[in-house]
Amino acid sequence: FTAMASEKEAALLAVPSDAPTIFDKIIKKEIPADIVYEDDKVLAFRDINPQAPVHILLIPKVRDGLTGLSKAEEKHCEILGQLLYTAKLVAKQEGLLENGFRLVINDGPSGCQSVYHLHLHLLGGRQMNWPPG
Ligand code: D5M
Repeated sequence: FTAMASEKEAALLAVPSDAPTIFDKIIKKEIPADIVYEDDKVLAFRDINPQAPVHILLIPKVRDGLTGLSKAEEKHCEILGQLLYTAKLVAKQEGLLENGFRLVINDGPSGCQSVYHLHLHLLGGRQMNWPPG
């Protein structure tokens, strides 16, 4: 498999569920991650399988039912806004504001989601293409 194909395989094999994910272990610092930003609500760390020179994941520290964006309710509006704004702060920290960057949220099997804890992908440092694959 290429890296991209294995990500797709992982997404198609992942069973959408409320079970704890690997991100809980990262939040609790039980496994290492390259953390680039942290506050009381949001954690950002480098993706283990980067698809661009900068590839960072931003997650809510408390999942609160947000296995994915498809589970969002009105009560989640504040954390959703916080995640977006934090993505801008991290993009600035990574030097991406001048040339631009991309945010991606994969949802469900067709969206290629493999970890069921809502996360924003922040990608930058190269020219992106459109449409995405
Ligand atoms: O994205 C899930 C992403 O999570 C995928 O790009 C790999 C990444 N990942 C998985 N495990 C880790 C660890 N341990 N550290 C850092 N990054 C990780 P999705 O949108 O669900 O396909």
